[in-house]
Amino acid sequence: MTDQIEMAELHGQPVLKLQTPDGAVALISLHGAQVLSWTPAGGEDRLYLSPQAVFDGDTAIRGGVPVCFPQFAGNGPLRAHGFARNRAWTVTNTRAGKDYAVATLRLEADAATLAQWPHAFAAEMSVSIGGGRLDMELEVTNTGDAPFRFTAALHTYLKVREVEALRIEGLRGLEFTDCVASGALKKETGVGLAIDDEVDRIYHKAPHTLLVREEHRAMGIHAENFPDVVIWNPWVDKCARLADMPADGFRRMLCVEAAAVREPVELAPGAEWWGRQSLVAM
Ligand code: TA6
Repeated sequence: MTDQIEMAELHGQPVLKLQTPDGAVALISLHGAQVLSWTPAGGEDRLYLSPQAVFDGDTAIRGGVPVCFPQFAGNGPLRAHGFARNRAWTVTNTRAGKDYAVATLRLEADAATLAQWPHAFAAEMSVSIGGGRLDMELEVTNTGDAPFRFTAALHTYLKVREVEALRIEGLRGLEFTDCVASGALKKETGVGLAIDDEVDRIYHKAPHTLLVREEHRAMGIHAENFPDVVIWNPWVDKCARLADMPADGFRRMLCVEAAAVREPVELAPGAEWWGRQSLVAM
């Protein structure tokens, strides 16, 4: 590893620390290959990590960018969001240069995963920082001899100053599944989505780029090969029921998740799929 990439600890858990000379920094937990913190060059941390998150090496960490695989939410027989965010991943590659630092982590099928999900797979998460960008790519390979299907998401928790004051631009005209209204299929008519209640929506045929605009800053969110985007905020009541979130935590976060949900990804033996989400701090 270079001096730009080193092992560190956060709340007793092993994390990979990426840095670039321009001041960008990211922390990635080996548990779940989860970006927990990302500070763009010259900026402040732009990811929400709950101060009540559990770091016991098994529980999913509340915040950052949980990797949802091989199942999104309750769309199947596995625990919510699948097992990937509850497993230790292995660092397989790190590279750094004057304006970037990148790390790749890997999770392969083993007895524990096969017992839950009887498919041979290899998953890789690549995380790159530099300047005002955070680039994340999930790659899944079918290493078995039978096809399988999965759903997935990069469950990104953006840190925001006040969730009621932001607007999410780029969703107008999209069809969405409203998970707060028993999965009703609706159409987005607003120019800028405001958050003033619990929102749990899966937008379909999402555009490549969305903008989360706050009063004093913005975040560009670019996704490739993820056909859906999930917008989630638990609001007051659901937040109060989350033991790993402070009661007012919902005011400081917004999830914008690049996702493949409505149409599960089907992989033939030996085939590979990738999905990418990039954040550009403005
Ligand atoms: O973000 C979409 C969602 O499926 C919501 O329904 C909510 O459950 C959220 O994920 C958080 O899930 P978690 O299992 O991390 O509490």
